[in-house]
Amino acid sequence: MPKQTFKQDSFLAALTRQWQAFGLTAAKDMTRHQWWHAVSAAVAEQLPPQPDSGKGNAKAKRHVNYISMEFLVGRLTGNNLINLGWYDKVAKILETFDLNLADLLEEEVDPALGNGGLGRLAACYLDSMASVGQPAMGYGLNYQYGLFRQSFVNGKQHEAPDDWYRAQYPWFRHNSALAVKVGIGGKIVKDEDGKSYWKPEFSLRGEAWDLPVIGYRNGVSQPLRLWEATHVHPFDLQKFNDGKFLQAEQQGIDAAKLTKVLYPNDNHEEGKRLRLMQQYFQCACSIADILRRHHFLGRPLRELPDYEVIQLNDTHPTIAIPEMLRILTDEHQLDWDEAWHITRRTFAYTNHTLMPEALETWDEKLVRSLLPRHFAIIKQINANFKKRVEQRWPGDEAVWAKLAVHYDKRVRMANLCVVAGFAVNGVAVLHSDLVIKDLFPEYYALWPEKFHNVTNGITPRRWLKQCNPALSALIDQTLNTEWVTNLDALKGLEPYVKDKAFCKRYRQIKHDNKSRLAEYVHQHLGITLNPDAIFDVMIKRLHEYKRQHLNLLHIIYLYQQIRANPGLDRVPRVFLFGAKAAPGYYLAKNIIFAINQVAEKINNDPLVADRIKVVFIPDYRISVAELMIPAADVSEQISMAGKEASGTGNMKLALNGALTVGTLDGANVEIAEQVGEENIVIFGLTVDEVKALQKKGYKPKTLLRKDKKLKAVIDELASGYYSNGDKTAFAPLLDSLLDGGDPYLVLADFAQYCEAQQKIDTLYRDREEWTRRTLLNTARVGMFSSDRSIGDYQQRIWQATR
Ligand code: GL9
Repeated sequence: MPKQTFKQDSFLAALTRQWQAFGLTAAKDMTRHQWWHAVSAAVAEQLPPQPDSGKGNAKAKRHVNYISMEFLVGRLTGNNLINLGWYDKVAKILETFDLNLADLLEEEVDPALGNGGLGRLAACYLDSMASVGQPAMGYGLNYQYGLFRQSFVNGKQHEAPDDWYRAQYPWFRHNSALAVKVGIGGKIVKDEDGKSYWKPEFSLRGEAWDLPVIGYRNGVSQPLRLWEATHVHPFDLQKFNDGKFLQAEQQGIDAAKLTKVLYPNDNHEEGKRLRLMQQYFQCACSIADILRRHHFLGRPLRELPDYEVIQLNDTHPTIAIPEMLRILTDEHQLDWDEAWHITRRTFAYTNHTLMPEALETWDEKLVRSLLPRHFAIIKQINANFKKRVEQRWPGDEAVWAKLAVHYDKRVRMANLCVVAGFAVNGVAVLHSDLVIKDLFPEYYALWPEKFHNVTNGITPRRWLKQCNPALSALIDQTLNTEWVTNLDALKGLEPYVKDKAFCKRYRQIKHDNKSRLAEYVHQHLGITLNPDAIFDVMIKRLHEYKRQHLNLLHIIYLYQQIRANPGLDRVPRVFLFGAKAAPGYYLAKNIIFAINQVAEKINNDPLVADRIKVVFIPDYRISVAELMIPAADVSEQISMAGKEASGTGNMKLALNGALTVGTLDGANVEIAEQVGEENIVIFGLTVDEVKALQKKGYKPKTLLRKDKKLKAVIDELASGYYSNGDKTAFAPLLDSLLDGGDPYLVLADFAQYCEAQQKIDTLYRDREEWTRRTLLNTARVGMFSSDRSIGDYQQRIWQATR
């Protein structure tokens, strides 16, 4: 496709229409927010039409349908301008109005339609698919409220709704012709021919709202289609005529509720009715849309898998599988075998976690009451599969108890994905190994060919080019190649570790990025940071397995050292946190409270004299990440080995020149391989050591008795010293640490973690050596580009023979 050219005249004309629509008489009368809106809408108008038909796909290259409950896209205007190649042109035009484009971009409220890594990964993959020319659509939900806004009230997390004003969002295109009717509830009835069919109790309408996903300077724009639930009619006329007014309107109210809010959980499932309704609604709309396109192009149903692949982002959209079977059998009258043959070659599943509490299962009563026909289909799949298991493991009830799709009155979504899909993949080498060894060993024995690894990746467009313009410019000047679409080209920076002038500029850029973050912190929190200190960054959802509390214990340890020895020579360090805790996750919220209380104490202790600062930046989100990542010296990746499936923040931070302190978990393992062991600080128990310790019996209290430093830290936290004398303030946190049942073995890694941190302190003193190591991180993490991940998906999964 040709590169999209920017037409200044039409842009200015569109801008004029915008301020006129605001009822103003001149451009200069617009507020800053109106300017942001006007510029975005004017750019959106000039986008190439988005090919809805999927014509671009051919048998040689299947069209990808990426279904995900979450797309954490982040602000779009700046990113779209960069990908279009129009940023400088628009900035120039705005200068004639005395406006700074970068300032205007700050007006955009982040579309926060995701919780964290899983949703952000989906957004990176859409960017890469558009950029590498993989025809694709994203399918998700158009939530009225994204992930909650976080503030701290007396150190405690407070949640507020995140109204992102979707109705006014300038990047949406509404396509009313694509609306879909979705049934829910009801029962299975028989028609005159004795064939049973589903008679839903009521119907909803799914309306399609498209966001453009713009390829990097290649003229491609593909839709991310987000479904909004509305009522089929303003109200049920029949009921209205019967005088049952309120009841009639009720339908409309329920519909609007469905896509009102994103469930705020991380690695945790809530078996709620509304959640299952969301899942089904999304899948029904998306499957209908995929089949509509397929028919529109005149392609026979049985050839569906030749043209389309449906990638399930975790198990959340699994109900799409029985929905496909239902449509093929009930609406298109295919027999079961044919429908099954089509379905099982169409779906592929990505597993994002091994955490048992995140593996979805649904109560059969709930499934039956909301989706009676789908439940019958699931039972059919289960019965057929049982024969297969019986052949392989005759009479082995224990194996069946593990592998069944429907068992013990529950429907297990991950099992359904493996049984009904043609591919299963984990998201990092270590994780994919554990998927086979610990989660699905029997499935692997049945179908080894289904199992793959695709290590996660991040888009270099947003996570270097956009968020770190100074470093990007330096790389542009240094390498004469387009690294933005070929991140491996960063290897070309390696020789520059010997170039003093280059290293000085690289170091200066980091310093400037730190000053930029310090300014933000000063403005928003009133805390002054010293940009010469080590900026030590831990940004991710708050979860016990990620072990923000291990970081906290070390901070307290340092603080005690300084108090014991006021002349202690430590490089000043700023510990920065960004994290939201799920509103119902009590312990995670207690950890936030503890960090904030410790921060308060340390930041106000004159004895510390700026050697330690602790800052918890509230309302961590994509736009804040874009500020923190380029400013980081140290990247904290300290999850218990075996628990973080991959991580992607680890990749973003290394790319932007931070040194990782991390365990051998998730993608840290591959990062270590890439950057070399001297350029990363690895510590802590390995997966095997974790398993061995758990087998032997983990005894935190014994550790405490043996390690005086650790004991002093724990005692102080329990003493009321950080909580105005309240000795119970951190009881949930302390109980979890000291209980032998702590599944995340926090105290077991404490000693090694302190050593790792000491090593960072020592390394940082030699500024040139530090620069060398961080530069080698930037130069060597090219493989973590999501363009490479998409290439792997194409090769191993989407285009593989079927
Ligand atoms: C996650 C894993 O925990 C991460 O390790 C992984 O990098 C991402 C993307 O593959 O997926 N799975 C998961 O449920 N979340 C992840 O981040 N949680 C959220 O998205 C909140």
